[in-house]
Amino acid sequence: MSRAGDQSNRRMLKEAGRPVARAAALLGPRQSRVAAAAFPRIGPGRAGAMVKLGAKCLLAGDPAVGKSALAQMFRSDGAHFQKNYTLTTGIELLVKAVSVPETSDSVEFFIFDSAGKDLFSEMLEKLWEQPNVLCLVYDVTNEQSFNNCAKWLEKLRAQAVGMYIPGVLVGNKTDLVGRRVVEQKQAQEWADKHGLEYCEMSVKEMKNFEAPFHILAKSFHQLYKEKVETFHSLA
Ligand SMILES: Nc1nc2c(ncn2[C@@H]2O[C@H](COP(=O)(O)OP(=O)(O)OP(=O)(O)O)[C@@H](O)[C@H]2O)c(=O)[nH]1
Ligand SMILES: [Mg+2]
Repeated sequence: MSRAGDQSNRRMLKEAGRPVARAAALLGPRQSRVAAAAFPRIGPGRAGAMVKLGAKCLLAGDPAVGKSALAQMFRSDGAHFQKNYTLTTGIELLVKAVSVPETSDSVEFFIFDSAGKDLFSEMLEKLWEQPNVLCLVYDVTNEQSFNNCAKWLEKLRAQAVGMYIPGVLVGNKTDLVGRRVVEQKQAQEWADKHGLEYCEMSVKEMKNFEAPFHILAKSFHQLYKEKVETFHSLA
C-alpha cells in the first residue's frame, strides 16, 4: 500500500473510532445508558432519556451491485444518484444518523462502503474489525452476485466470531425488471436461513433505499435494549 493510502486508511480508522469518543463526551453519567450497546463499558442512567447509538456498518457485496450508489443516495437523502460506475478501491467511510422507528432514539451509522473487487480483500479484512451491523448487497440481475453472498457473509462474520451481529441482505436494481434472474422468494429464503433481514430496492429509482438502514437501526436498537435489560437484571 502507498504511503498516501496508508495515511488515508489511518484517517478512516480514526473517524470510525469517533462515535465512542463523541458519545462519551456528550453523555453525562446519568444519561450514560445512551450508548450501552455500542459502548458497553457505560452503565445505566435516567429512565426515558433520549438515546443516541453509534454503529459501525459494513457495506459489502460483489463489484458493481450498487453499494456506493446506495451509500451516496442514503447520505444525500436521495439527492445524488451515482450514474457512472467508479470502482471503490479499499473503503470509503460515510457517516449518517437515522431515527429508530417508533422511538425518539437514533443510530449514527459509520458506513464502511467496501470494494467488491477481490484485489482489495486483504485490506478490507483489516479495516472491518469489530463491526456492529452488516449490509450485504447483490444485484437481482446478476446471479453470481447472489451466489457470492455466502462468501461475503462468511468473511463478514469472521470479524465477530461468537457474537450476534444484526444484518440485512439487499437485492438492488429492481428497476431492471426484464433482466431479473434472482427471485425475491429465493433470496428471502436464503436470508432467513442465514439469520438476515431481507429487502429489495432500486437506488436508481429511489425506491426503498433507506429501508436497509432503518431495518439495521431497529435491530441494533433492539439489541441495545436487551443489553440494558440484562444490565438492570444483574444490578
Ligand atoms: N439500473 C440500476 N443501476 C444501478 C442501481 N444502483 C446502482 N446502479 C449502477 O450500477 C453501477 C455500479 O454501482 P456502484 O455503486 O459503483 O457499485 P459498487 O457495488 O459500489 O461497486 P464496487 O465499488 O466496484 O464494489 C453504477 O453505474 C450505478 O449507477 C439501480 O438501482 N439500478
Ligand atoms: Mg463502490
